[in-house]
Amino acid sequence: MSEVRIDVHRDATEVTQALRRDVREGLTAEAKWLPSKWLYDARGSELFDRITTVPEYYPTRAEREILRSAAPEIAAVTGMRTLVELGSGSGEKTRLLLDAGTEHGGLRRFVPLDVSSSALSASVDAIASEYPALRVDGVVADFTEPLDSLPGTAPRLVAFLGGTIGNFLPAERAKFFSSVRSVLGEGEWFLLGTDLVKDADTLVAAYDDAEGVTAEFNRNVLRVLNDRLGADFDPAAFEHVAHWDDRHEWIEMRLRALRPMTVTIPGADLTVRFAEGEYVRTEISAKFRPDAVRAELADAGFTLRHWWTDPEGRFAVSLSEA
Ligand code: AVJ
Repeated sequence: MSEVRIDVHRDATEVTQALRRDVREGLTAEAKWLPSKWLYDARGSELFDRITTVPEYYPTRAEREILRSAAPEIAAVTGMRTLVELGSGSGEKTRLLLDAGTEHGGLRRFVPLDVSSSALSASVDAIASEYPALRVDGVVADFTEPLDSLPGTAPRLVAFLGGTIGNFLPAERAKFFSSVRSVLGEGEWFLLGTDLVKDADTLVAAYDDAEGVTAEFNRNVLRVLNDRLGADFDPAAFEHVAHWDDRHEWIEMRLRALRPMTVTIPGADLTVRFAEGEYVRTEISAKFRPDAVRAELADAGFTLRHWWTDPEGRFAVSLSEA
């Protein structure tokens, strides 16, 4: 079995403190909101996995198709010795990159980074036993915070897949790209998955599937607040809304209060009132145009070298050089 290590940058108390701060800020704002990262406890991650299998949610399948054909070229072009994956890190897409990297010969080390230590240790164990020649170093950290440094021998490839970049507001996105660039040396690589702008019907359906899995995923953030902060939300009293914002070109997930409510959140020392029909924004998922991706990466000091899309042109994976 390969060498395995997990480096903990954040323990459970720090995570709860961060949640408490976010809840106090977001739920006392004029227009209520919660950061989307809090959707992903164990149950939320499971619900997201189910979302990736509903017929309407195309991004996961489209990106997998791209990587299935592009992974060998990615390994050859980058000559990566270390693969750093921001978020998840045990899925089929990761394996496509690991297979290409190890078959090509250069890949020695895999560094999955995730906020969830349970998700991380599961993926670290699975990958380590399947790839005995790889050194696997998990890092528990929040990639929405600036990265300080990343382990591994150059050239490293930092992969940020799934279209999760769309969950950042434009200003956060710029900071994030610069942060990734600042931990890489010249000649190292950044692989980015971006969902593309398309017709509103397709987009709204992807975030409001007929089976209601996305609706349960969205309401799960209230269960997270109940579990971690002792709140008394009734998730059934909130309706799932997926709204396409034409001006910003992003999907906004919201929870809409079906009746007036007063909710207590002891762990955040907070009582929150909801009017009937009031919204809480729980996620934005921005969709991209090719020129904007290239320009934003260039602003952060990256040069876009390759751009792949699925045959239907729904999703793009780009490879940029630091
Ligand atoms: C996992 C962040 C890429 O924004 O499409 C899926 C999350 N939200 N359905 C996305 C999500 C609603 C997803 N990401």
